[in-house]
Amino acid sequence: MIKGLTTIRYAASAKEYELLASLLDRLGFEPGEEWKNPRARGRYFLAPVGKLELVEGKEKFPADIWIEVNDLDSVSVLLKKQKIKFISEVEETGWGSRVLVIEPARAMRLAFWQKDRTEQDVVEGDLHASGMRFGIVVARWNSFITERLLQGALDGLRRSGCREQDITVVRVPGSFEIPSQARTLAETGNFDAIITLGCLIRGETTHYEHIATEVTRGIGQSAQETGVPHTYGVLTCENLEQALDRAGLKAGNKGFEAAVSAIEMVSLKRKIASNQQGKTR
Ligand code: DLZ
Repeated sequence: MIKGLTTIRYAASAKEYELLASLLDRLGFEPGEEWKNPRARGRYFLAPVGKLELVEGKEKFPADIWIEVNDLDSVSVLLKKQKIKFISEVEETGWGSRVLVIEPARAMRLAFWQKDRTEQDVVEGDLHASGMRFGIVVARWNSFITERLLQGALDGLRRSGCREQDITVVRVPGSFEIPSQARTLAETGNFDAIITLGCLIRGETTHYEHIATEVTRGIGQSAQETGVPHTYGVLTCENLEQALDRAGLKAGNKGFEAAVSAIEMVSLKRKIASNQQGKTR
């Protein structure tokens, strides 16, 4: 029956209205419609969740609008830049959260709060690759670089416990062909993740910008539409020297990094799936 909850606050002047509206915008509220009639105007600011909380007992809360955020320290920095009046700095609440209170206008107090996260709340993938199957799509163009990326990726998978028979390497002519092949592999259902490796060098590639954009978009789209994690080991470099650095010389090996990210994504996907199962049981 209930559809929504609205709480109204009055601004004392047009100036205060603009100030509060700009503050709420900056804080990241979803902007709603503005309404206007000859007597007044108003704007909605929407949050993903609304609650009506009833309290009984002696505890007094320092504000009657409570805004839950996921990064209280950044909110505090932002508010300080705006020179907003603080009623209290970030403090522990005694009920597993931290809170800060401001008074952006007279008779308006806002409390921003963040729940302390327990370890059980945080789901992270780990780096054990045993039992995972990977498809690697590697471009032959600039093979001097891409073969180094491939060696890095294989090294990352093997060192994390992936078996040789669970790795399939597919070579394509150039980076432009990576997305379609990645999708073909993903759609077989035989792979837990796809690792893409290529090297585009601006100085040597006509339409560099277009190819790079297309390859990136295509790989992302394949990941989203197939639901199979894809990782991005396609170098986009200004010159050969930069490419060499990123293929193991000075700036790590991006093939290795793409492999490790793939393992993490598969692990994360499995953990989330098993958490969900646990919740629905
Ligand atoms: C054609 C081309 C050029 C000029 N440069 C690169 C490059 O720097 N890196 C790369 O991976 N591939 C390049 N290619 C090849 C295209 O990706 C594609 O394979 C061909 O245009 C055939 O479709």
